[in-house]
Amino acid sequence: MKIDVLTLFPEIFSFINEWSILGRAVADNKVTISSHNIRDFSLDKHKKVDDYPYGGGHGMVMMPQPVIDSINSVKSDDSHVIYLSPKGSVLTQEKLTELSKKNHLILLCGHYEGIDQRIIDNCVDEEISLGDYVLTGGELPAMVLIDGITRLLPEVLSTSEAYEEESHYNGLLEYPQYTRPAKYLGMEVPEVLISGHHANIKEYQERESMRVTYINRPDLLDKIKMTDRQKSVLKEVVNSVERRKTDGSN
Ligand code: 4GM
Repeated sequence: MKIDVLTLFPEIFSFINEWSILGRAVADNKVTISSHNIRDFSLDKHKKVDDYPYGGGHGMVMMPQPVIDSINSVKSDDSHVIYLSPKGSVLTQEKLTELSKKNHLILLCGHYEGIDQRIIDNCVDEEISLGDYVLTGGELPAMVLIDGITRLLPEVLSTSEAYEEESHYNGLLEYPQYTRPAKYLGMEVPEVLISGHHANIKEYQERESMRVTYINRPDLLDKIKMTDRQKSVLKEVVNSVERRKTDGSN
């Protein structure tokens, strides 16, 4: 996989090459990440890359010429061009899986109020957003994309690192994890986990998955098909969570 990043701040991406699992993937040639400064492509004598918006309004808009020339400098037949913007469709794990199968990604990072629409209409394959919030630039979203894609590439994660993934949790959030010591500053690990009783442990983990999903992401519960057993676990969890709320205790 080759990833080219087009940005006004290419230096930000240099540390990725040395960063933990990403750094290892780069060293093993599983992924090549290059960043390019859009300003280098400006034909303006002051290296201008942005201008006032037609129709008025706040802020500046990135101009077509430097951006399109920068795209063309790295583009080939199998390139997939992604623009990171709050207007894009929201990134999901499925999208990361789909993108991890591409040969060449070009990530375009915008600034100011965005980029001239003609760039999007003519040169961008897909507009992706990380969520409903605005950042100063598309660089951090691009890094999130790089991280999420790289860990899915063949042989990047060891089997134990890769072990988690959806099938394990069936669309629910992960149950809480603990490690040694069993007691730290008076805080104890739930007893069932130390019991060695595998069936009870599994039951506990299923219930805690259900609990954390109900509390933090109830919307996910509507998306999954539950077994009768899971439905009854959910009922128990709902009762205990709601009872705690009305008790005012924790
Ligand atoms: C406005 C228009 C992406 C701001 C276009 C980029 C948030 C996201 C920017 C832009 C961004 C996001 C730059 N902020 N939610 N800021 O993924 O590219």
